[in-house]
Amino acid sequence: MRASQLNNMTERSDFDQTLAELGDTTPESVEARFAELHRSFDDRAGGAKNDGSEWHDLVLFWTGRKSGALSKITDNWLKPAPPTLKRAVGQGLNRLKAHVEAVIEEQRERIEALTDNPPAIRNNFDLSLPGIERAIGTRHLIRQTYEELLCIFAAIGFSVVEGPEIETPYYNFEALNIPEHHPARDNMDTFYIEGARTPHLLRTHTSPMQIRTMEKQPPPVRIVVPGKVYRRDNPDATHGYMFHQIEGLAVDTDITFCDFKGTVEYFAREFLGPKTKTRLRPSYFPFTEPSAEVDATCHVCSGSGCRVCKQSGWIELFGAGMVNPAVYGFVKYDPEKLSGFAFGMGVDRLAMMKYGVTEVPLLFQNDARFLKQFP
Ligand code: 2NL
Repeated sequence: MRASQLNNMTERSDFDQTLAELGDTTPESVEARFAELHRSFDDRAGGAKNDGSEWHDLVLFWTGRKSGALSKITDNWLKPAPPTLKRAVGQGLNRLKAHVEAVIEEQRERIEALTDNPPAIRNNFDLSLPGIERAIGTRHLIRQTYEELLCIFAAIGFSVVEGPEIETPYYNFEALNIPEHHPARDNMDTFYIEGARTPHLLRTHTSPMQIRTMEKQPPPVRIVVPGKVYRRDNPDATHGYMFHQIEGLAVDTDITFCDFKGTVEYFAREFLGPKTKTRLRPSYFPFTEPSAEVDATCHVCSGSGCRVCKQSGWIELFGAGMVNPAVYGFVKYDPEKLSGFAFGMGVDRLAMMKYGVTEVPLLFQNDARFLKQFP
């Protein structure tokens, strides 16, 4: 049944006339007219098919905002009704309206439960219209670099381990052979958590997780630990108070300086290209002995000197070294039988260097004009 047919059957013209025009002059005749409407609505509603097609017409015919029956009754019957009929019309309309709405709602639920169609089809939406296109984000340059770096180590058997950013001084310092009065433990360099019952701090490197891993599992250990680390510093173009780090640790019964050097060379070639050469410069860390800074030939000029490597031909990659035997004592590893190497790299630094980013704040401002350059 279409809306036009429905219209004919429910005396469409009645709703367009006033009650006076229809000859209703007493509350009784008004009541009788509403009772008749109730009945004719119930007949139609009961006959509407379950698939919702006729039901839609029914809803439109009765509750359509402008030319639905209920709106027309309000405009043409109620508003111009004489004072003697106002009450009867008002009551009749209210009852009819409540009844119509209740039945329609009930049927809507029944039809929705019965059909397999999704709501879009039930509601006659045009599914051929183009959808709303949402811009899909990309991984941030730091995240991309993390994945690049971790993949390089995963390929040679390193597992990824993560851990908390709030640590105890024991795991952040003591167990790494950084004693109480070492300058690295200065309040000036470390964020301590105020009001903690026992001392806690924001880790200054991800090494605490390497200590925790060695405490938990016997050698061999081959892990990389990514994560945010925190150091008190005056933010400028090259430093913030937080940076992203990856530390690596390999410990076994026969790991030598050659393994260390080979791993460093493999890493440099994977990260900067197969022609990359490396060199080690002596350095100092309390947790490695000997310690070294690892440099690589400049990926821009291949070593001949340019703006990126400040004419030196070399760029600094990361700090590393052979694990200081003192560290093994803290995790109950036997320093007589075990050896290993460790390294720590700044992800932000490496990302900036490789992708030519000149200012740290660019990495953290989330400016789309910057982010779009690294899709
Ligand atoms: C840097 C240098 C480094 C380590 C981190 C380490 C961890 C353990 C034992 C021995 Cl558990 N060493 N980590 C070693 C050498 C250097 O970081 O400049 N990082 C940003």
